[in-house]
Amino acid sequence: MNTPSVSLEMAEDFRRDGYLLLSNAFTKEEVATLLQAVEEGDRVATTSRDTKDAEGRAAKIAIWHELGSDIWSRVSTDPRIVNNVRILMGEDVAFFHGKVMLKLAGGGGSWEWHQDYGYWYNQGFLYPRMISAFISLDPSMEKNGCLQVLKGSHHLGRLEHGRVGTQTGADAGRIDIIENMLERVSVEMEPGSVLFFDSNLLHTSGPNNSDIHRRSFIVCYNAMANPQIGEDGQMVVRESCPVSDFSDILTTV
Ligand SMILES: O=C(O)CCC(=O)C(=O)O
Repeated sequence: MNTPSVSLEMAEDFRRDGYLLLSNAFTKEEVATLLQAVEEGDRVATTSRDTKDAEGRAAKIAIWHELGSDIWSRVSTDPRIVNNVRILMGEDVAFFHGKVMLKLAGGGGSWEWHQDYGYWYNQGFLYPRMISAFISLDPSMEKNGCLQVLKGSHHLGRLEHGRVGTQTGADAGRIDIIENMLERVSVEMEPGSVLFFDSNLLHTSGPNNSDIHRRSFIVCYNAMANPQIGEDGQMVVRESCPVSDFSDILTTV
């Protein structure tokens, strides 16, 4: 199995910049199998919904909060993802959620500037010790709405967030100022590459007006030592994310 791992130097880059790109983590065959699961599998079909950006365009998302035995759970527990997440965070993590983002060709909607912790704070997480791993399933380019980040913006801490369309967006006045101070990076990615990013990193993505889909699978993790207080006021109990070998997946799907 191809198991590219994060070096100490890469972990330092991640701490400085708030994100890290790991190229070619998954093979062409693995990506093709994941795309088949997007198009034909139950998980995406049964959980997908539209979110509307500020212009009312739909960005589709299929999201779930539990691991199972399907292909998505296998990727979420794959060492190329979860063990690299442990290296980057310097601590043990639990699975939080997985989501397939379907920014479809010919008009898939934008994602407004936000920090993931802008959403997750309101779900009761006490610390921003959380991370996302964005696995590109199609070529992700400026023309089909790749992710854009403000380098180093995770050092700002959590900003105020409010409603933008049906999404949650960061304080627009503050973004105008910050955008002029920090480098904006368009993260173009080959299928099978993974972008790890900090939960306080400001990110956005434009619409997809091209004829190439921009689909991705994003897995999010929470530090085991980061309490989440549920709506009932009790601490949510989570287990350390298991690790499983994804290498036989091509023969089991
Ligand atoms: O898929 C995208 O373009 C945006 C994803 C995103 O903003 C997120 O997962 O928080």
